[in-house]
Amino acid sequence: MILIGRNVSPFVRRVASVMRLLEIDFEQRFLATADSIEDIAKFNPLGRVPSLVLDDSEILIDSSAIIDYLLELKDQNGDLLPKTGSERRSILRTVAIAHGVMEKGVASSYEQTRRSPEKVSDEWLSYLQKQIIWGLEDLERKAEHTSEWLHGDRLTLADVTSICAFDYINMRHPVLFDANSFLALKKLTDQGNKLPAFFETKPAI
Ligand SMILES: N[C@@H](CCC(=O)N[C@@H](CS)C(=O)NCC(=O)O)C(=O)O
Repeated sequence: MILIGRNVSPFVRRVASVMRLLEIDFEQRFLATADSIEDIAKFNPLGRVPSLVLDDSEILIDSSAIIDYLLELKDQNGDLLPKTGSERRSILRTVAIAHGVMEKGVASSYEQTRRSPEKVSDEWLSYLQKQIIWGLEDLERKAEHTSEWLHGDRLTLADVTSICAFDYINMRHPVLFDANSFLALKKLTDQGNKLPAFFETKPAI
Protein backbone atom coordinates (compact mmCIF):
# COMPACT_ATOMS: atom_id res chain seq x y z
CA MET A 1 0.00 0.00 0.00
CA ILE A 2 1.14 3.55 -0.67
CA LEU A 3 0.05 6.46 1.53
CA ILE A 4 0.02 9.81 -0.23
CA GLY A 5 0.78 12.94 1.81
CA ARG A 6 3.07 14.31 4.50
CA ASN A 7 2.53 13.80 8.22
CA VAL A 8 2.47 17.55 8.70
CA SER A 9 -1.15 17.06 7.61
CA PRO A 10 -2.95 15.79 10.73
CA PHE A 11 -5.30 13.79 8.47
CA VAL A 12 -2.36 11.98 6.87
CA ARG A 13 -0.68 11.46 10.22
CA ARG A 14 -3.74 9.84 11.78
CA VAL A 15 -3.89 7.35 8.90
CA ALA A 16 -0.13 6.65 9.22
CA SER A 17 -0.52 6.15 12.99
CA VAL A 18 -3.45 3.74 12.55
CA MET A 19 -1.44 1.75 9.97
CA ARG A 20 1.46 1.43 12.41
CA LEU A 21 -0.84 0.46 15.29
CA LEU A 22 -2.43 -2.22 13.11
CA GLU A 23 1.02 -3.36 11.86
CA ILE A 24 0.15 -2.81 8.20
CA ASP A 25 3.18 -2.43 5.90
CA PHE A 26 3.12 0.61 3.64
CA GLU A 27 5.29 3.07 1.85
CA GLN A 28 4.63 6.79 1.91
CA ARG A 29 4.96 9.47 -0.80
CA PHE A 30 5.53 12.73 0.99
CA LEU A 31 3.73 15.05 -1.45
CA ALA A 32 2.70 18.54 -0.25
CA THR A 33 -0.51 20.27 -1.39
CA ALA A 34 1.39 23.59 -1.58
CA ASP A 35 3.75 22.46 -4.35
CA SER A 36 2.68 19.05 -5.76
CA ILE A 37 -1.01 19.62 -6.40
CA GLU A 38 -0.93 18.04 -9.88
CA ASP A 39 0.71 14.86 -8.62
CA ILE A 40 -1.71 14.71 -5.69
CA ALA A 41 -4.67 15.18 -8.07
CA LYS A 42 -3.68 11.94 -9.84
CA PHE A 43 -4.81 10.16 -6.68
CA ASN A 44 -7.67 12.45 -5.60
CA PRO A 45 -9.39 14.70 -8.18
CA LEU A 46 -9.91 17.32 -5.46
CA GLY A 47 -6.14 17.59 -4.99
CA ARG A 48 -6.32 16.65 -1.32
CA VAL A 49 -4.41 14.32 0.97
CA PRO A 50 -4.47 11.65 2.29
CA SER A 51 -5.05 9.03 -0.39
CA LEU A 52 -4.20 5.36 0.00
CA VAL A 53 -3.26 3.23 -3.02
CA LEU A 54 -4.08 -0.42 -2.36
CA ASP A 55 -1.97 -3.30 -3.69
CA ASP A 56 -4.50 -3.96 -6.49
CA SER A 57 -4.29 -0.24 -7.48
CA GLU A 58 -7.67 0.76 -6.03
CA ILE A 59 -7.37 4.26 -4.53
CA LEU A 60 -9.10 5.30 -1.31
CA ILE A 61 -9.49 8.98 -0.38
CA ASP A 62 -10.34 10.89 2.83
CA SER A 63 -8.88 9.87 6.20
CA SER A 64 -12.22 8.63 7.59
CA ALA A 65 -12.93 6.39 4.58
CA ILE A 66 -9.34 5.11 4.59
CA ILE A 67 -9.44 4.31 8.31
CA ASP A 68 -12.81 2.60 7.87
CA TYR A 69 -11.11 0.24 5.38
CA LEU A 70 -8.04 -0.32 7.59
CA LEU A 71 -10.22 -1.22 10.58
CA GLU A 72 -12.24 -3.64 8.45
CA LEU A 73 -8.94 -5.22 7.35
CA LYS A 74 -7.07 -5.51 10.65
CA ASP A 75 -9.18 -4.43 13.66
CA GLN A 76 -11.35 -7.55 13.75
CA ASN A 77 -11.86 -7.38 17.53
CA GLY A 78 -12.86 -3.72 17.43
CA ASP A 79 -9.99 -2.63 19.71
CA LEU A 80 -9.55 0.75 18.04
CA LEU A 81 -13.29 1.08 17.34
CA PRO A 82 -15.96 -1.38 18.50
CA LYS A 83 -18.21 -2.67 15.70
CA THR A 84 -21.51 -1.69 17.37
CA GLY A 85 -23.00 -0.21 20.52
CA SER A 86 -22.76 2.80 22.80
CA GLU A 87 -18.98 2.67 23.21
CA ARG A 88 -18.63 2.91 19.42
CA ARG A 89 -20.98 5.92 19.31
CA SER A 90 -19.15 7.62 22.15
CA ILE A 91 -15.71 7.06 20.54
CA LEU A 92 -17.03 8.35 17.19
CA ARG A 93 -18.25 11.51 18.95
CA THR A 94 -14.76 12.16 20.31
CA VAL A 95 -13.25 11.39 16.89
CA ALA A 96 -15.63 13.92 15.28
CA ILE A 97 -14.59 16.65 17.74
CA ALA A 98 -10.87 15.97 17.22
CA HIS A 99 -11.31 15.73 13.43
CA GLY A 100 -13.22 19.05 13.58
CA VAL A 101 -10.31 20.65 15.48
CA MET A 102 -8.03 19.48 12.64
CA GLU A 103 -10.37 20.97 10.00
CA LYS A 104 -10.60 24.32 11.79
CA GLY A 105 -6.83 24.31 12.39
CA VAL A 106 -6.11 23.70 8.71
CA ALA A 107 -8.69 26.33 7.64
CA SER A 108 -7.15 28.84 10.02
CA SER A 109 -3.67 28.08 8.72
CA TYR A 110 -4.82 28.48 5.07
CA GLU A 111 -6.49 31.80 5.90
CA GLN A 112 -3.11 33.06 7.13
CA THR A 113 -0.81 31.50 4.54
CA ARG A 114 -2.74 31.10 1.30
CA ARG A 115 -4.54 34.44 1.00
CA SER A 116 -2.95 37.75 0.18
CA PRO A 117 -2.51 39.66 3.47
CA GLU A 118 -5.06 42.38 2.57
CA LYS A 119 -7.75 39.70 2.07
CA VAL A 120 -7.23 37.93 5.39
CA SER A 121 -10.32 38.34 7.55
CA ASP A 122 -9.45 38.83 11.21
CA GLU A 123 -13.10 38.26 12.10
CA TRP A 124 -13.21 34.88 10.31
CA LEU A 125 -9.83 33.90 11.72
CA SER A 126 -10.93 34.65 15.24
CA TYR A 127 -14.14 32.61 14.73
CA LEU A 128 -12.12 29.61 13.48
CA GLN A 129 -9.75 29.93 16.42
CA LYS A 130 -12.65 30.03 18.87
CA GLN A 131 -13.95 26.78 17.35
CA ILE A 132 -10.51 25.20 17.81
CA ILE A 133 -10.49 26.20 21.48
CA TRP A 134 -14.08 24.95 22.03
CA GLY A 135 -13.13 21.60 20.50
CA LEU A 136 -9.98 21.32 22.61
CA GLU A 137 -11.93 22.26 25.75
CA ASP A 138 -14.35 19.42 25.08
CA LEU A 139 -11.46 16.96 24.59
CA GLU A 140 -9.79 18.30 27.74
CA ARG A 141 -12.94 17.60 29.81
CA LYS A 142 -13.02 14.07 28.40
CA ALA A 143 -9.32 13.56 29.20
CA GLU A 144 -9.77 14.88 32.76
CA HIS A 145 -12.51 12.34 33.53
CA THR A 146 -10.99 9.14 32.29
CA SER A 147 -8.24 6.72 33.29
CA GLU A 148 -5.33 5.92 30.99
CA TRP A 149 -6.80 6.78 27.57
CA LEU A 150 -9.81 8.88 26.51
CA HIS A 151 -12.22 5.96 26.59
CA GLY A 152 -10.73 3.89 29.43
CA ASP A 153 -7.68 1.67 29.68
CA ARG A 154 -7.37 0.90 25.96
CA LEU A 155 -6.07 3.22 23.22
CA THR A 156 -8.78 3.84 20.60
CA LEU A 157 -9.31 5.84 17.42
CA ALA A 158 -10.40 8.73 19.68
CA ASP A 159 -6.87 8.92 21.16
CA VAL A 160 -5.19 8.64 17.76
CA THR A 161 -7.24 11.51 16.34
CA SER A 162 -6.97 13.70 19.46
CA ILE A 163 -3.18 13.27 19.75
CA CYS A 164 -2.70 14.14 16.06
CA ALA A 165 -5.04 17.15 16.42
CA PHE A 166 -3.36 18.49 19.57
CA ASP A 167 0.16 18.14 18.11
CA TYR A 168 -0.98 19.84 14.89
CA ILE A 169 -2.49 22.84 16.67
CA ASN A 170 0.61 23.23 18.85
CA MET A 171 2.84 23.07 15.78
CA ARG A 172 0.84 25.36 13.48
CA HIS A 173 -0.73 27.74 15.99
CA PRO A 174 1.78 27.91 18.84
CA VAL A 175 0.53 31.30 20.06
CA LEU A 176 -3.14 30.35 20.12
CA PHE A 177 -3.01 29.03 23.68
CA ASP A 178 -0.63 27.91 26.35
CA ALA A 179 -0.39 24.10 26.12
CA ASN A 180 -0.37 24.11 29.92
CA SER A 181 -4.01 25.25 29.90
CA PHE A 182 -4.87 21.82 28.46
CA LEU A 183 -2.97 19.74 30.99
CA ALA A 184 -4.92 16.48 30.63
CA LEU A 185 -4.77 16.62 26.84
CA LYS A 186 -1.06 17.41 26.99
CA LYS A 187 -0.49 14.43 29.29
CA LEU A 188 -2.43 12.16 26.92
CA THR A 189 -0.44 13.45 23.92
CA ASP A 190 2.91 13.05 25.69
CA GLN A 191 1.92 9.50 26.63
CA GLY A 192 0.91 8.73 23.02
CA ASN A 193 4.10 10.23 21.62
CA LYS A 194 6.12 7.63 23.53
CA LEU A 195 4.64 4.93 21.25
CA PRO A 196 6.32 4.26 17.87
CA ALA A 197 3.00 4.80 16.04
CA PHE A 198 3.17 8.45 17.14
CA PHE A 199 6.83 9.35 17.52
CA GLU A 200 7.70 7.81 14.16
CA THR A 201 4.97 9.88 12.49
CA LYS A 202 5.45 13.16 14.36
CA PRO A 203 6.33 15.90 11.85
CA ALA A 204 9.64 17.59 12.62
CA ILE A 205 8.94 21.29 12.15
N1 LIG B 1 -11.85 15.41 5.32
C1 LIG B 1 -10.51 15.21 4.80
C2 LIG B 1 -9.68 16.48 4.94
C3 LIG B 1 -8.37 16.37 4.20
C4 LIG B 1 -7.68 17.72 4.07
O1 LIG B 1 -8.27 18.79 4.29
N2 LIG B 1 -6.39 17.67 3.73
C5 LIG B 1 -5.67 18.90 3.49
C6 LIG B 1 -4.22 18.76 3.94
S1 LIG B 1 -4.08 18.95 5.68
C7 LIG B 1 -5.65 19.17 2.00
O2 LIG B 1 -5.49 18.25 1.22
N3 LIG B 1 -5.82 20.43 1.62
C8 LIG B 1 -5.79 20.88 0.28
C9 LIG B 1 -7.12 21.37 -0.15
O3 LIG B 1 -8.15 21.04 0.48
O4 LIG B 1 -7.14 22.10 -1.12
C10 LIG B 1 -9.85 14.03 5.53
O5 LIG B 1 -10.25 13.73 6.67
O6 LIG B 1 -8.98 13.38 4.94
